[in-house]
Amino acid sequence: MARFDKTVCVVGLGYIGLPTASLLATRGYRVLGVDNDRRVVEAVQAGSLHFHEPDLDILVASAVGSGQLTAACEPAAADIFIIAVPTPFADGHAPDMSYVEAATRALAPHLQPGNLLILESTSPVGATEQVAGWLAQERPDLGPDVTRGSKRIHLAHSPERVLPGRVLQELVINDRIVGGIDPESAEAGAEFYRTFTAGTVFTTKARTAELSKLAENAFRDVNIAYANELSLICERLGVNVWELIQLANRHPRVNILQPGPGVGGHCIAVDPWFIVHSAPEQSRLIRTAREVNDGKPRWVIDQVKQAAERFKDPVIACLGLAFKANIDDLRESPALAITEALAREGAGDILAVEPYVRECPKRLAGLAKLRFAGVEEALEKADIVLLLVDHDRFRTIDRQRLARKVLIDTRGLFG
Ligand code: SAJ
Repeated sequence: MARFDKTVCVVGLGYIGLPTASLLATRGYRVLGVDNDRRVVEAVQAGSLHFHEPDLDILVASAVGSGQLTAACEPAAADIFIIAVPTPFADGHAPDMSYVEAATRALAPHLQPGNLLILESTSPVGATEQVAGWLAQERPDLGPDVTRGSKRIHLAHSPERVLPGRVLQELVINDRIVGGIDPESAEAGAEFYRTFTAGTVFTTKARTAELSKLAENAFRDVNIAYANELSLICERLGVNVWELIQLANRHPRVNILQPGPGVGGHCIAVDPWFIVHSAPEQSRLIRTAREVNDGKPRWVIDQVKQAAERFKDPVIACLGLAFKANIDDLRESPALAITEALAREGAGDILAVEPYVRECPKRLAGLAKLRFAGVEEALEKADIVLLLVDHDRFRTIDRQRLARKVLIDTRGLFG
């Protein structure tokens, strides 16, 4: 294996930072992973994981075991810095750049002329320029503009595009966009990614790279909104939406996505707002799609409550809490929100089932009339079965066991 005589400091050891740091370490870079949460740092130092992602445990253990990956709470000098911290939204759907700002200011004292700094966090348009501004404040010794002059650093945005559940494959095979604050920065970034990416690396301006990532996720959001809207129309008109979509998709140029209980995760439910926030008058379709998808959980809750009226003391099994199939990620999960609302609104006795999580999520713990249960118990006791996530584990459920129950299948798992 090629060994790279370079050090990389990855700030943020979450869903993107940790896989990236581990991959780089197993490709021969010396990597320091940085996180301000001491428990995360300790877990990584022990070669273990603080979240589930297929095969990542093996990669982390191997990276740490070889000594190529170490972890700490503070950054240190390196040749290449990667920022992979969250960018949630604040009030009014404005992007919250405080984590990126804190990461930038924390690594600034360690920067040396010639270093490459890459922002991987999903960011609003103009974020990379903002990073340059923070660096200039922290390091006036590098000149009034840290991306120019003899002491310059190279600064680029390269948005991560990996799909949770397939992170390790997609980190390597996906094409990559590197948007530089100037052409030299784009090229320096591209050269780095080409050392471990099998996909094609494209260079562009930082602003184009920023908007490209947001546009990709908004594209998916708009298309899921179309499917979700169809599900409402079908319910109204007495048509099976799953059959409808299957048939419509036989058209050579039609590919309708799948309706669900709403759109979750930290990306698709968030990123389109960054576009809406920066160009509100021009983003009518993107905003409406967000509203359609955000409205779907309430529609599901109302359907369940309506069904529950038929029973004296209804027992409702909520199958799945994660934001999508076969992962343990509960961030922005409509399944979790629906389950919580059903309990809070007194729809019945709720049995919350999530095979990917060992104990009752904090948000649900302590709610009256809600218990965390196994799938077998839930199926045995429920009057109403609400299928919220299409985990493989639920696909094997014997249909006979649902025969005398009310089934509300938000994912079309049972047709
Ligand atoms: N969903 C549907 N119907 C569908 C597809 C998805 O309801 O037909 C729902 C899922 O259940 C989930 C949500 O949408 O709640 C998002 O899931 P996803 O699988 O579409 O996407 P994420 O959030 O896991 O990952 C996305 C990906 N972006 C695109 O596919 C354009 C990934 O490539 C990005 O890297 C990631 O966002 C990110 O980090 O931004």
